[in-house]
Amino acid sequence: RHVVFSGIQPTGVPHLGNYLGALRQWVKQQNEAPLEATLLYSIVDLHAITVRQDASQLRQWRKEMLASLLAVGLDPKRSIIFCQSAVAAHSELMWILSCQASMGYLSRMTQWKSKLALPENTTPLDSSSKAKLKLGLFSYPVLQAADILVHRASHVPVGADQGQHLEFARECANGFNHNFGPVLIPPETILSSAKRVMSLTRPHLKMSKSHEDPKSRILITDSRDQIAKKVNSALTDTIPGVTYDPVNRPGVSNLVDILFHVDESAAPNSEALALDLKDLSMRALKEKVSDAVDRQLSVVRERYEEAMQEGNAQYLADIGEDGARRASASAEATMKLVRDAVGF
Ligand code: AQP
Repeated sequence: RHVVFSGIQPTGVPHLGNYLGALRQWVKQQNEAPLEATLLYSIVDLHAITVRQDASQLRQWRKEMLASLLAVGLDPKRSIIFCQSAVAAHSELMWILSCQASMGYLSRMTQWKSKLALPENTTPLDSSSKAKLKLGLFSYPVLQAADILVHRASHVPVGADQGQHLEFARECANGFNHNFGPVLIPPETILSSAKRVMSLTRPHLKMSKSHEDPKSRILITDSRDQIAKKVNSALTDTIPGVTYDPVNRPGVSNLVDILFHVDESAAPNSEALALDLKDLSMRALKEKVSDAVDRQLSVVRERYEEAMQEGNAQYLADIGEDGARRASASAEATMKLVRDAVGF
């Protein structure tokens, strides 16, 4: 059984971190998985509402995400592309898993802990701020486990920040099987080599869609000019030359990492690439990074613009509907077994 599942939140146009850490891997899976493999890629809008969203903004972001997934090279004939909220079985399985999931395990999740304590997990929130935290944010990993397990996925390509959640999904599958018999499949994590692309302006944080500073991330739809402006304003340091030292030179090392991952054939790893570039000035390094990123993203940008043209609105809607239909069939096959095992 070879079933690939992964998801992305519709919380803005994807950035270079999403692309190198996840989306590029999704396309690779699509192109390299055996023909009999099923590939499911979800726009996880139920996850997106764990923080407050404006309805019309969310609708627009879902559309932009669908266009982005086509733009990076997903083929809707080969891959099932769908919105999570269109397949009710995700929520149904989540409830069943919630009745098994341990509060203790969930409260140890770093993503949850990072919302409890600011800035570096050292200053606990006061009790009134704690009371405002939402149940959905706490149980986010249970929904993520349901997303994967409801399709009995065998392979899940994600960025390194999701490793702990995948471990939890395996725990959910094993726990369910222990109680009800062998129905669910503990999935294998596929980590991309670009583990964590860091913010351009605050290179100790990961690049993120929702960070307030738009200069901190390169969007997959950015023009050549926008890419150059953002890379030029990336935070580096005044030490002459290029070295790879993520602890002492996080900004420079992030640029080297980006350059390496954009074209992994140019050097065996980031350390070796930095050695090749050791005499470059910061300006020259930034120019090299901008050029390489622009070269990688120019096709994506063109395909995105085309997909978002007014005349293609129906085409996008049809892809979403077809994806939801195929994903519902996949989920329903699992849910029959699950309901039966539970006693419904
Ligand atoms: N900086 C990153 N480097 C490598 N991989 C990354 N991913 C996210 N950021 C990086 C991977 O992208 C996939 C989709 O992520 P998501 O949208 O589900 O949520 P996220 O991880 O929370 O991503 P963002 O961009 O930071 O979104 P917001 O700001 O909305 O929370 C995942 O596989 C993730 O590992």
